[in-house]
Amino acid sequence: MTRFRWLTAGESHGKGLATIVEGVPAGLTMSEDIIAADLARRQGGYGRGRRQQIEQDRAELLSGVRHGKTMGSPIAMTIVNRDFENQGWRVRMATDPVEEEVERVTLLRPGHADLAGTQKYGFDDVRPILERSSARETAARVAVGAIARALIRTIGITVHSHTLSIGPVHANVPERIDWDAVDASPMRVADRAIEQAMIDEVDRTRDALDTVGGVFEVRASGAPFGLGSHVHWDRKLDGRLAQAIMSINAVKAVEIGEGVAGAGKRGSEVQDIILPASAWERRKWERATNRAGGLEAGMTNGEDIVIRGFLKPISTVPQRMPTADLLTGEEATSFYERSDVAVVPAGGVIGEAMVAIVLADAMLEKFGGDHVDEIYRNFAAFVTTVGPREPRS
Ligand code: EPS
Repeated sequence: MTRFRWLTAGESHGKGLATIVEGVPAGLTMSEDIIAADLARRQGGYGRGRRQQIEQDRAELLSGVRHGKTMGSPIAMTIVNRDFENQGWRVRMATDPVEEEVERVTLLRPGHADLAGTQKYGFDDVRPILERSSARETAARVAVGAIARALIRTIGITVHSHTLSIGPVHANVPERIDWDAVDASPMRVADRAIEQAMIDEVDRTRDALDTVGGVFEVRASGAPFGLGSHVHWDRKLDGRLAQAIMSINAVKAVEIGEGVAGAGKRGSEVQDIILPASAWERRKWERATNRAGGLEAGMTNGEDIVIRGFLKPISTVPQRMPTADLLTGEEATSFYERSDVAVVPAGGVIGEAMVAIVLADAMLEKFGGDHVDEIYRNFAAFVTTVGPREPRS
């Protein structure tokens, strides 16, 4: 069975990021420009720090694509870290041994990988841990996600995201979301009336030498019935999607559909009634509501997939905070250079990539083939079987 497999490599201030993507069928339209469009969306958003003015992410395709089409062979990509050329990073992150004395990072930052990582990997320096745990790595995920997005699009699945809240400022979500307008919004918010309040919240937070979190929502439309499976815990698509979203830096909670609100209601209040055929307007098997967020028992149920990522405020706070020193264990004060104030808009774009990747994997499991046309034929044949059916003899 073909799977969508991928790995990323790279440190935040090293030479760059690299990925290999395997399982992409032949015949998919792909180019560096297609990937660049998603990378640019991730770099935007109000509340980002100075680093994003340095980077202009662009993935270079090294293999797997010829004349704008995939060949079915592994796709390798690299993204350069422009910051590598600045302020001594060439020496500090050199892969070869260096003559120069390189200062250790020993002030542990709570909320980051610093403490657990140094204890686990046996370092007397936080640098080797923090470089890899940095959210810089999410640029590589978004590049992979651009390929996954193109793949799932071939069977009609589209993935979008928007900002639901920044700190205490919550958006009212309109019935129909204009996704182009969301992309044009600096907060990536569908509720334009709340946009300025969100910007003000970021500004107030920055002035207070602090950081702010929030919630993004990812929606995938057009998924057919039956991606994932109910038969075993690790095949359940809701679990796979939750893991993918939870793995994004700073995400501390994940919600599918109306999962959180539903926990406080009665069973009769949270059902998505299955409508009779006489009421169907757009397709076979329609529901009165979509509280389940498109997933029941670990399978897609034909409704939109709705999943939310809750981000804690970035752990690197500009104000001096108490901490301890890695080498001495003694009381110390945190050191601050630069950071983002809010990353919720970027989080949504990364969330789209992770959802697209999980759906691409599930799509290959169900409809897998070596060429996109073969996958489409498998998909189209399955779709004809959906609907009320005669008992089988
Ligand atoms: C990050 C810290 C900041 C962010 C970085 C993630 O980088 P720096 O330490 O260089 O200022 O800008 O995010 C990115 C580089 C990116 O491309 O998203 C961290 O500690 O996680």
